[in-house]
Amino acid sequence: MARLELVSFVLCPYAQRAAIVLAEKGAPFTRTDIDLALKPDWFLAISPTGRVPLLRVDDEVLFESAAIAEYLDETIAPRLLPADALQRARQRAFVEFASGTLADIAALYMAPDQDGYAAKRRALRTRFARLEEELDPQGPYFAGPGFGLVDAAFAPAFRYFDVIDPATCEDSFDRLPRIARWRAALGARPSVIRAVVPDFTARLAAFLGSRPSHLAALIAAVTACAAARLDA
Ligand SMILES: N[C@@H](CCC(=O)N[C@@H](CS)C(=O)NCC(=O)O)C(=O)O
Repeated sequence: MARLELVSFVLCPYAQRAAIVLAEKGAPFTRTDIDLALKPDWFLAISPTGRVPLLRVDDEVLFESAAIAEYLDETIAPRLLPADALQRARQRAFVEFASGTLADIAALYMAPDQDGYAAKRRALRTRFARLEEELDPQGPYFAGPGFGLVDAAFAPAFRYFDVIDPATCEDSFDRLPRIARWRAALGARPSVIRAVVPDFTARLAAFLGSRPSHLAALIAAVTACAAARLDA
């Protein structure tokens, strides 16, 4: 079997996709986390886009999370994409939809003021409402009982709401019961749990709280409120 090394950044949702697929396959791999603010020369030398994840396969380098996931799916059992060509194409399209969702989430957490934040929140809600209709009604995963590449692509996106919803006192999945069930199933999946460091949520909160953004102000207010309660 080829030697596999995942080059990633500790908070990167795209790198998590690759880690999840590797875990679903039970494939041994090493993981090298880099600092994106201080990219090492060896990384810049092998990364065509300067982005993570990369997957080193012996002496070859793969980039782009969707390509990495499909390579792993084609070379290591069990298959996560369906055998039927039409369903396979549909799932590839929803992996792309998951990337669009991550872009919407980034726009939300970067929004500088309340109006911008509200607009991004509405855009995300529209996306989630559409996704709700596309989910298998029985669940718990995107296409039914079996875990697939769309699940690996969305699981990292849902993690943001472990920080965002408590800070905003909102439930992003209110009246979206299929997504709520899907998110819970993904959150309990060992491959998803193991794709991040144990203190991931605290690190993500620190990252989101350090942006010059409306969300950061909300996180600061919640943190101050919790600290005041502890002092009382
Ligand atoms: N389309 C890429 C997106 C990867 C991506 O955006 N990675 C981010 C980290 S999550 C990155 O490396 N950004 C480079 C930078 O911040 O300079 C994929 O699916 O792999």
